[in-house]
Amino acid sequence: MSFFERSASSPLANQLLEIINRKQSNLCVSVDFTHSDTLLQLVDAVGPHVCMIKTHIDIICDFDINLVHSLSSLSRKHDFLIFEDRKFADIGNTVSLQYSSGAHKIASWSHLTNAHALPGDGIVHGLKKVGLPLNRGLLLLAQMSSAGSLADSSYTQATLDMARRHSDFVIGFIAQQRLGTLDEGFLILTPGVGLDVKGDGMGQQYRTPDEVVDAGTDVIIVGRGVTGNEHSVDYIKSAEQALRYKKAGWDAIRRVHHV
Ligand code: 5FU
Repeated sequence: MSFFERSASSPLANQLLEIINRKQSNLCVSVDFTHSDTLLQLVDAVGPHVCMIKTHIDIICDFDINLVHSLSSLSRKHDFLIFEDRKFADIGNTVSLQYSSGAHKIASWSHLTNAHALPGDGIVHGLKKVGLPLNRGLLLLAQMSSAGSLADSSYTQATLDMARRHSDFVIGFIAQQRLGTLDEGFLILTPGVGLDVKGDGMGQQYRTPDEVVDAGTDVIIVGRGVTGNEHSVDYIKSAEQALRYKKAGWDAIRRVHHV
């Protein structure tokens, strides 16, 4: 089954595959900025080149709900999905409140979010109760890119099994390699992608787009390799880097999937 022909597990996952095909981009840019204005300007600069923007909304110093309204407008303008990298990790009742409420109201604007499998199936039940009626999707963290991660192969396998029990809401994984078969329809999103450096001195480990797509990745997640540092942000350079990673990711997809 080719990358273009496969059918994902839900309407949202299919929407993502359609965006990837339409824009010829499997690039998700992680914008780990702390101020609303730089975040929005960066997203506007790289938006034409990405299928997805990843946020950490809890690092924003001047958060205001208008920020997510602006982000949603940019997602429509540039045709990308929004992924809030919240990494939920609590019992079902608590995560359902964290997902729906608080200052950030993540479920109201983020197409995708993610969760650790560690607490057991209740975490998916809690998030699904809120997210499914809104046509949201969940990624389970099956592996991490950081050195010394405790997610060994049995943990990763148990995470895959959990996803299979909830394939109406879980659309894929944060992982470093393909999990399950292509026809199961789970999407693999991989952080820890960089072309120029191998690490960040704080445990992050980078592989190239070629390496991760060879391992079975669908979407490459790139942060600082595209955005640089917020304090010396250069929007033109970030747009150029986004194009560079978009091309590297897409060339790898075409090579591996023979398209
Ligand atoms: F689940 C994970 C993971 O295993 N590794 C990660 O790096 C998430 N991340 C996120 O991807 C991390 O929180 C950053 O937001 C982003 C990577 O940023 P970088 O600047 O490309 O290192």
